[in-house]
Amino acid sequence: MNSRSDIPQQRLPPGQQLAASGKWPVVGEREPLDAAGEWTIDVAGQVEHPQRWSLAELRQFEVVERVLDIHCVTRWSLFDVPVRGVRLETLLRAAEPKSEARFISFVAHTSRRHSTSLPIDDAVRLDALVVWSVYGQPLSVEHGGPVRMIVPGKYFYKSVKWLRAIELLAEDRLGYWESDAGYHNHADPWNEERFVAADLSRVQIRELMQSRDWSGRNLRGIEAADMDLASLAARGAVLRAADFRRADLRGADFSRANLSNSRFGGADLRSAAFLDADIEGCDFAGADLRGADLRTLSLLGVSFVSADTAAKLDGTTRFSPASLEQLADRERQYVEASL
Ligand SMILES: Nc1nc2c(c(=O)[nH]1)N[C@H]1C(S)=C(S)[C@@H](COP(=O)(O)O)O[C@H]1N2
Ligand SMILES: [Mo]
Repeated sequence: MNSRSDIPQQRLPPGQQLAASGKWPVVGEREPLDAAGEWTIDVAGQVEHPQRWSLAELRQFEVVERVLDIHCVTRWSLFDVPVRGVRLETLLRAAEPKSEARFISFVAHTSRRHSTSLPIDDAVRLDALVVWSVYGQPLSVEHGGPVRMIVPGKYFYKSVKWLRAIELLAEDRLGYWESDAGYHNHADPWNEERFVAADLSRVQIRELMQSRDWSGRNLRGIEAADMDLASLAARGAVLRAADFRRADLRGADFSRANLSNSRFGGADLRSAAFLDADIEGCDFAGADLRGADLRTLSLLGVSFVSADTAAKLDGTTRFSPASLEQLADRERQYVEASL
């Protein structure tokens, strides 16, 4: 892993930052349904020759090694991750997709049967891999061991952990994050295809701006830049990828809200509460966070500094000390120096 400041910017997709050096974050599910017994991988659906392989059989295919970059939608990236596995294309050759197969769904062996999908052409063009070894070690359980997908060139949510089945489909079937959480189905980090916004009418938006009670509502992607929202009540609201740039949010209550990837650049957040909120990937550069409460939450992918501005923090801004270790190096240094 790499945390130099002379990294060529064109290698880092827009809005991403390198994860704190030496740390590969765990995101989403943390374990498979049960890892006891023999692990198998099926290739099913629109194929001429359905398959079921054990891990030992999987290793009989041509094994490849790659060094890849990983980009998570919550804004952290890792460079130069060495992986070992089998190319998806090799496995598809054995199963022979039928001519009607156009999409491919990767299904995890977990309690929620987590899955994600791609057009087959994309998966093959990007040279998706079935991976069991990373950094020269067997893949650890929380990172998807014994075996996971890695789809280079897409946000990391297209890379399923604990791969159990590869299904070839004639029609697309949205994955877990793509259907419920509003993650973008195309997931191209170079185009910042992170989330799709909830469908709100202008009337609904006007009504929301007036009531200032957003508690528990699903308003992901809401555009509230420059709005006067002082004392906003947004406990438990789903506000992923919201735009709050320069908004007046003094005293707002975002406790337990999901704000991942929201933009707060230049916002007035004095005395705002974020207790137990999800703020992963949020941008606070230039925001005023004096008196704000940012305790008991994860700071993965959060930024307080940009090229030209920085958040206002002081001794009244509250953090849980342990969470500061999740920040990228430059961010942590800035925060620690400001408190
Ligand atoms: N089965 C399963 N696979 C998953 C997820 C999940 O919750 N369950 N989360 C996805 C997301 S959002 C990311 S960023 C990566 C995280 O992988 P990591 O925990 O190894 O960093 O796994 C992806 N694959
Ligand atoms: Mo993710």
